[in-house]
Amino acid sequence: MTYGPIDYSVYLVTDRTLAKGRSTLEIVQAAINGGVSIVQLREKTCTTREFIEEALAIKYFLNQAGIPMIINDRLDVALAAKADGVHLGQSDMPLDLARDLVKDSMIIGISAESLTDAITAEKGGADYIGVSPIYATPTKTDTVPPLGLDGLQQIRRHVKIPLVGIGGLNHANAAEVIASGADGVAVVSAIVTAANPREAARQLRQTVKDAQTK
Ligand code: TZP
Ligand code: MG
Repeated sequence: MTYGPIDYSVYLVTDRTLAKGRSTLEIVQAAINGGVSIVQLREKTCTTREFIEEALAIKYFLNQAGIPMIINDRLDVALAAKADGVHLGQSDMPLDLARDLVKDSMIIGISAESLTDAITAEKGGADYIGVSPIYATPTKTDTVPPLGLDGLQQIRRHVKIPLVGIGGLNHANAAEVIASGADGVAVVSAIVTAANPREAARQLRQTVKDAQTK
């Protein structure tokens, strides 16, 4: 990878359907101001063209703030918008094919739902792993049973690349996720549904920072 070290500590994953009428751009701007360190655009309901347009608009603000933009699922959208990276699940484009297409020009994150997934992703050259899900969450219900802190700790013992926990995380449980070996916490609803997304991001950032210095 040609990127410098990436700060995975507070990883916002967007969802326009949970934003209570606010645009994804608004949520991202507030989250940037609150201190998120990386943003993944996750759009399941819009057209490809809308997704690209949104990514281009949001990228402008993320670039200015020095925050990487990752695109969920869609390498075509990531390439078109010149995103910093793509995040692939176990049913998305295989890591080896994606890596062959982008070489070292893009961050590739992989969702791991088991220790085997995580080891395979590391061996295959993933830049980071999303450990999914840590806890059950209404935001995404087609998941494997929650891995919990035990599952996260087990993965941490076996892989060296950065780990980001996802699923049911918020400022109340972020510290235990960091203490279990995660480099960051990825959240959707904790920021996207918050009455004040900026404040939610700030609180999360503070909690993670405190946990990282323990
Ligand atoms: N992948 C695993 S759980 C999840 C995704 C995208 C959703 C997490 O949402 P929330 O609201 O932070 O629990
Ligand atoms: Mg996916």
